[in-house]
Amino acid sequence: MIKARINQLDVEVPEGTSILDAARQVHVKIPTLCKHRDLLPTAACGICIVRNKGGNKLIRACCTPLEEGMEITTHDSDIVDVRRATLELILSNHPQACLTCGRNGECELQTLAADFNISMETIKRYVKDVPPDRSTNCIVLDFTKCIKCGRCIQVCQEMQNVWALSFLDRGINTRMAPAGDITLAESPCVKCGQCSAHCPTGAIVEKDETATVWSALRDEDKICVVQIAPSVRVTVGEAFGLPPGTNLTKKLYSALRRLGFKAVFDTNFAADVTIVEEASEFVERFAHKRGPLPLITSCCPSWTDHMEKRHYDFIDNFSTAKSPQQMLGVLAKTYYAQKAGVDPSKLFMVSIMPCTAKKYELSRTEEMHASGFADVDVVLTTRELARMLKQSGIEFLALPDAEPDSILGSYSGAGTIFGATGGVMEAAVRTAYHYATGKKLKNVELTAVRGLAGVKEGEIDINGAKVRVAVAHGLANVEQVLERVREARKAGKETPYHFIEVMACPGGCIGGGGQPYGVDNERRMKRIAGLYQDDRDRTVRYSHENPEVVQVYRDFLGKPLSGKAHELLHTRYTA
Ligand code: HC0
Ligand code: SF4
Repeated sequence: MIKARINQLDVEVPEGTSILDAARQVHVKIPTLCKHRDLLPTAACGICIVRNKGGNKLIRACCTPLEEGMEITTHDSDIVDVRRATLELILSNHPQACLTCGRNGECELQTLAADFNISMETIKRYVKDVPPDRSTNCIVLDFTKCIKCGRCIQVCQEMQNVWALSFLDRGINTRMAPAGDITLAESPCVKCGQCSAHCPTGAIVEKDETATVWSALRDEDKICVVQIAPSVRVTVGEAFGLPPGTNLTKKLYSALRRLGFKAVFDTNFAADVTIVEEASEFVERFAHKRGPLPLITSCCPSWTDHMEKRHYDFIDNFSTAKSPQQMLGVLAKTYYAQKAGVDPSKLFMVSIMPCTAKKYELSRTEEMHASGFADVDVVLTTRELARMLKQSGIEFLALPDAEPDSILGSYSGAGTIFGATGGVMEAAVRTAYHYATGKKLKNVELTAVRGLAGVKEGEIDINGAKVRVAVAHGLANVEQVLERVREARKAGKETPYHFIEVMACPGGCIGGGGQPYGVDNERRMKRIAGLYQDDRDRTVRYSHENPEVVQVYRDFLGKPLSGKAHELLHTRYTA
């Protein structure tokens, strides 16, 4: 352990702890624009400078480890002046567009400019006029707002192993851009939005589609319906000052009706349908030996995009079951429309998702029009929904609880945990066990696949056969799992895993690129805890026991994997 003093207070931290992290022990948050708790330090911004007694230089707290006997001062008049001068330099190259920026009120640069009382009048400004990149229809890169902190690049290269973003040019011309200076849509980008979740400014934001939804809600020829994703219920409260993990499911149903949606569905219902299809697929492949193993989950659109671009040797391993968002869309425009006696051409389906890539998924292949229309019309991220609620003036938190619409609204505990890494696997195992044995899995919680380790493994006994499962989240973590499978294939050995779950974002959807800002592991764990609590609170915890799911199969789909189920609920992948 290292003993030192920060602001004349004793601190003791493990060797290698940065001054920035050590200062938290004495309740000092040293300001920084480039260091994010998920990422390694880059020392790019120069805001976190501090002084060590006796040293004549200011040192950067993010990348300097605290050493034995150091006496650190984190703020004095010189330090504050230097921080202010550095901010002025950054702002000299930044547009004055705060009022109309997607990050207005939530921008780390704006906050520091206010904290340090920067007056823009005295700053000479040199801002190049570069058009934004809107090529993906999911996220927008506004290069003029980039402060070259490098967070997005580290996220895209190290955390996601996608390498879509890079620093181009050198010296004062250095800029963030898609590698090779192409458009983001032409790059290997998988639209995960993790770059935007980690960007400190408005340089990378989701494509805002709130205006489209406002006008659809007003259009008398449209019947607007909505679905909410598993994780949104435990994160949206953060945008209204509530702690992460606060479950607002019933307030969301209420608020969405007040916004004008004619029916409020729950993506968790469709997560249960996805499990019924996917667990049936697994049992076909594992117990009846029809089809290749491992079976790999495919409900994360960034992961399917990445697989098609980078790991296409696994195409036949992918579950063909569509994601819950798409299943809900197609069931609303077929089964629900019939049952409710409404014209499906008038239904306008809005999905509230934690994810920027879901905006891409809705038009990924022609199967996303299986109802004869776009199964999902618009995707709003959690952040966009929060914006709409604020625009509406609805006092969201004061609303009475409400129930979802029947028939696509009820859900099991297995459906809700989809939003956490490992949740899809856990839900699938609960149902696959029942399909393979006819019995109920007694130990409903598969704890081996819970938590934030990048790769998690577990083993389940099904009729005396061992099912080996693996869960990876954060795209960089999938490499080692797939490599193990490839090595076994090459050596002609048995597959090391029978079932693999992959979610592109660290933590799964609760850490999605469209969630309220400020994500780190502490926040991820609290959001996840909110979902597991929801699971424990449900009377039904197995997808196949959801009574509305049973009804949809009885009335409409027939059996799992039936011809109709294939036609509506399954898709294809191509390299
Ligand atoms: Fe997810 Fe989903 S769990 S991808 O993470 O499978 O976005 O929350 O909606 O579709 O259900 C996201 C979250 C979903 C889907 C579900 C899956
Ligand atoms: Fe990289 Fe994801 Fe951002 Fe695309 S959306 S640039 S893949 S971090």
